[in-house]
Amino acid sequence: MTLFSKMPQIPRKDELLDKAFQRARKVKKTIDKHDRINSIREYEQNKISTVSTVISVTLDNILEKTPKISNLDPFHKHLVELVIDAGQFKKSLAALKWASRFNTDIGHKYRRRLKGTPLKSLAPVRKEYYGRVSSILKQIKKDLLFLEDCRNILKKLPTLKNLPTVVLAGYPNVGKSSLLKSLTGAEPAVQPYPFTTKKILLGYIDEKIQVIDTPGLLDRPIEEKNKIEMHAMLALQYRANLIIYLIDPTETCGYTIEQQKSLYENIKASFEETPILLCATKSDLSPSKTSRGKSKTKDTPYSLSTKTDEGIDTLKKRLLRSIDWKTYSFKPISFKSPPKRK
Ligand SMILES: Nc1nc2c(ncn2[C@@H]2O[C@H](COP(=O)(O)OP(=O)(O)OP(=O)(O)O)[C@@H](O)[C@H]2O)c(=O)[nH]1
Ligand SMILES: [Mg+2]
Repeated sequence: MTLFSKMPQIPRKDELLDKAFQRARKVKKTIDKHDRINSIREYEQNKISTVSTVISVTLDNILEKTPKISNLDPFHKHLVELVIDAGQFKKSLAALKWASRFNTDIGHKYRRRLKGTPLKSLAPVRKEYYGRVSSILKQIKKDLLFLEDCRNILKKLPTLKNLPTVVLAGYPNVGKSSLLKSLTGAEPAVQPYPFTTKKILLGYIDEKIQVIDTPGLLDRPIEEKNKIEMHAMLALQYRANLIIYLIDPTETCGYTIEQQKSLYENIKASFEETPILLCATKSDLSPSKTSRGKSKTKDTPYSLSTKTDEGIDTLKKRLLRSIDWKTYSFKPISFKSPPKRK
């Protein structure tokens, strides 16, 4: 179940009109021989009611089941604003509301009008109403299309659980998604090129810790970050109880240790309230020089490899052990001594 999974499919203008007119075609025609005009009038009124109801019920259902962006928590609100034009989304929903109300109003108006209409004009008046309804829907044609496009994007957004949360961050291609897979068993795409991960991915350690894999970040000011990088920044800003910063000392990721170290220092400074754990990836490729040797940051990184699983189990255990369940924060993690057995 995702945040927008209840948002109903948005019909195109013609689909909605066809649905309404088809339903109206099924209205039963029972003619009372003694009161022909009134029974035909009632028949035409029922057709108008049917069209009006189908349209308003469909539009109202969309309005009711679409979450209000302003009511979302800050993380999901910003995430939505990143992937769709939230201003236009609001305007299009307002247009649907207008159309629903206007449609109901003119439905009432035309049913009243039928009361004083002579027999031969009953069907033409009802047809005139059909024309009015078509023109209302024509005015929201683009809004319907836009909202359906948005729905297709929004229904794929992740819904985060309320659990202690670790955010994996680092340069592209350093092994973040591989670590998510090793820690949680999630199945993210892993490829030997940068920016494989384009959005936020989730995994869970023993259903106790939520792990967020993020797109790679480049070391540049926030104003210059692209939309893909901004997914990572939002996770760091709003959801990280602990940041695991991954550094690839083998530089097979395509970025130098210096670049990676500089981003590490920037992230530390930008999110100074959040504890940060420095991990050196791909220890299988250069076991001797991974952590202490080359990385040149004053913090000693913890070495691990998702190929040989070096360091993975210990990391998992330390994470589970360091949760403070009162605050969902993580106590400082140290790897100097082996984890105590219970
Ligand atoms: N030898 C070795 N290769 C690794 C290790 N971890 C990841 N890789 C490789 O590094 C490359 C990138 O791995 P990903 O897990 O996709 O890296 P990422 O940081 O998620 O990359 P983006 O999503 O593009 O930011 C892949 O070719 C992986 O197979 C490791 O521990 N050892
Ligand atoms: Mg990735």
